[in-house]
Amino acid sequence: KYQKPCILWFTGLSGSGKSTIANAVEAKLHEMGKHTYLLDGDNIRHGLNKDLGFSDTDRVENIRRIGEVAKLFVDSGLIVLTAFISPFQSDRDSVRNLVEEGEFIEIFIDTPLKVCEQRDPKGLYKKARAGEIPHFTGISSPYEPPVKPEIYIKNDKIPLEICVERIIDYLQTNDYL
Ligand code: GGZ
Repeated sequence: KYQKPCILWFTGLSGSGKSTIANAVEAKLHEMGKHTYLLDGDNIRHGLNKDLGFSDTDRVENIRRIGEVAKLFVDSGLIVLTAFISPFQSDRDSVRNLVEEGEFIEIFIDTPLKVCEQRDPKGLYKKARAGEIPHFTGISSPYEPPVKPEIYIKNDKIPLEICVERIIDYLQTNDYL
């Protein structure tokens, strides 16, 4: 089945729903018979990047390596999904420039900090507010919203299925699928 290899680059705060949406999009693509690979904290920060923490320089290196790995998977013909905060515009732009025009699709999951903090599924915001986690994104470390994302999802009210549909629609409209 036809597919144009590309990177679906999800970016947003911790707890914004990046991983949830990326996983649901991947499941949908599988249903459609497409070949994908999902990069997230579980398979990257625990392996390849386990030497990296959350200082600005470590985050830059985290995203740089993820970009290089994603590029390799694109070269092998896959649709790659990545779910990392990737807080800095310049790092996201570097990954964009690493691959061919049209191969990098920036997807901004725009969930307000207030909502992420209320969800707080892992209790990290609470710890960050208490000063127990330094450099926590949105609290004590910056997040730069994408200037011109290919796909913008305001994720405080939209049901998951609608988010997935929006992304699949984008891929179909732009001849990735
Ligand atoms: C932000 C942190 C931090 C700090 C640990 N700041 O909700 P999570 O738990 O599962 O997602 C967050 C994840 C962020 O890792 P990334 O590789 O996506 O970050 S970046 O792209 O900025 O390099 C959170 C957890 O790791 N976590 N400490 N200080 N998130």
